[in-house]
Amino acid sequence: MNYIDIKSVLTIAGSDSSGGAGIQADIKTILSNGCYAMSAITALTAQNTQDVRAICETTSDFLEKQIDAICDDIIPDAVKIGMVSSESLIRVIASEIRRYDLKNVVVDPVMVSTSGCKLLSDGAIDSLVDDLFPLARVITPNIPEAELLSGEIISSADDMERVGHLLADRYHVSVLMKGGHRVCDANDLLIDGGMVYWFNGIHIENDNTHGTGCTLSSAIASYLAKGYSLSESVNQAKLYISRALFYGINIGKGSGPLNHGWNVMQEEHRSWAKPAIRKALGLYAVTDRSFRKGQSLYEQVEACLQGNATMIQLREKNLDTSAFLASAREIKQLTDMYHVPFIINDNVMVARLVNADGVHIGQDDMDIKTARALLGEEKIIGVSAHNIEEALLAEKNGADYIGVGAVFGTSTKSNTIPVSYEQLSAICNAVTIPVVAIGGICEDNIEQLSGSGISGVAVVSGIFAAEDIKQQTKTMYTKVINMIV
Ligand code: 3NM
Repeated sequence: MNYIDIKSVLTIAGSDSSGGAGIQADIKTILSNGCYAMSAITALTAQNTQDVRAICETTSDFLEKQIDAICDDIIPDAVKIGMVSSESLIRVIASEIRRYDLKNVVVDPVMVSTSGCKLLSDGAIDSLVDDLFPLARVITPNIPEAELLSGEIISSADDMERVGHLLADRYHVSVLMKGGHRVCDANDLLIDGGMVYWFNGIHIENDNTHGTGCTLSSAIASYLAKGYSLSESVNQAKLYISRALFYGINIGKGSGPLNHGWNVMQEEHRSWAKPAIRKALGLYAVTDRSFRKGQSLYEQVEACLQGNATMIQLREKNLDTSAFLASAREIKQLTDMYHVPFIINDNVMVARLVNADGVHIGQDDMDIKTARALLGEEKIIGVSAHNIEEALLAEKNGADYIGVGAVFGTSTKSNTIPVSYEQLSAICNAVTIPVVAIGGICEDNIEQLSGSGISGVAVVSGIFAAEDIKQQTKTMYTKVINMIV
């Protein structure tokens, strides 16, 4: 039997009977992020999405027995510590961490309730900071908790940095201070070894936020267990939580849980290996909602998928981020259904959040290496180029395909640079990655590109301005497929 190698994460926290926070959120998070979850329970709660009805704290003796039983058998690769309400429990945890020399300890100092109520006695706070913080790889206070720990008021990004340094110095620990509570919403700050890292997120409209703190800290622990650096663990954990919010569910009558299993519910992960991209470029439909105002973009894209478009790019030039996100999410459902790659124009943050297959970036947009760092190796990055130099540089920097245009006159985009057939062929010869032609391509001129070495054509008006998008796509598809070897 060939067993799969897996890292383990221990969560020490309270049980949430309704499953959205505490131990239950941690276990779902740890599993979703590819680790094996174990738990030592500090308290049982009787709660749901509306209120906490009763709490039954574990005795310190029994907590110790749980951790001993685990660590005598399996030493966790990371530990997440959540709600621990009494001094004696905190002491037991600290002594167990020392005894088994546990590493990658993430402490979420659950001290203040959402309503602003202090949840720990002063003795328990002292024990938390004196006994537990020195053993932590990172602590993850939110703004009210950071205020309570520092005795300072935080009302700006500068305050977050100042207090972050203060806490890191005072407790000799790395600090992830979570934005929100009206300060730097969705932007979190990490102070690690004197370095400052900001993680800027997109604010997602979703009232179901029960368990976000637990989820973030256990996701960080999962990535630490897998050997990621702290800053990369935070980066991955934030991405996971953003998607769990974005692909939200609506369970319960109060502030409901996140969708911890968003990735389980999506189609099995597809990775478009490099040869597959070459094939997928064939007839690359690039959206423009201005042509057919009577029809929703969803209907237009569905029609072109029914007409055999091989790849879709969502190009939204006039939408704010939240409308762009909504549009991307809708179109992604379609591309998943039709099994074609889904590319976002320009906006790497949107691509990341909706788990698109990649982005297309222009010469003046984000640089390729930054996009690659944000998206990871498996995603597709397409880059616009107008000459051999730009194409070679894009290939060198890690582009997966090149978009070359404008090969014909176009009124869809202003200030395009004309590219001749000879230049197009020269670019195709110069690079090893696939090339797709763009600009003014329609049914009547598509065959003029034959023999240039392109792997496909990217078309906007030639598809989306047509009366019958499905039929038009079919016609163009047939011509492209016959032209491309
Ligand atoms: N990029 P249509 S031309 C998005 O030259 C885009 O890089 C171009 O639209 C470039 O198919 C273009 O309607 C617009 O001509 C293409």
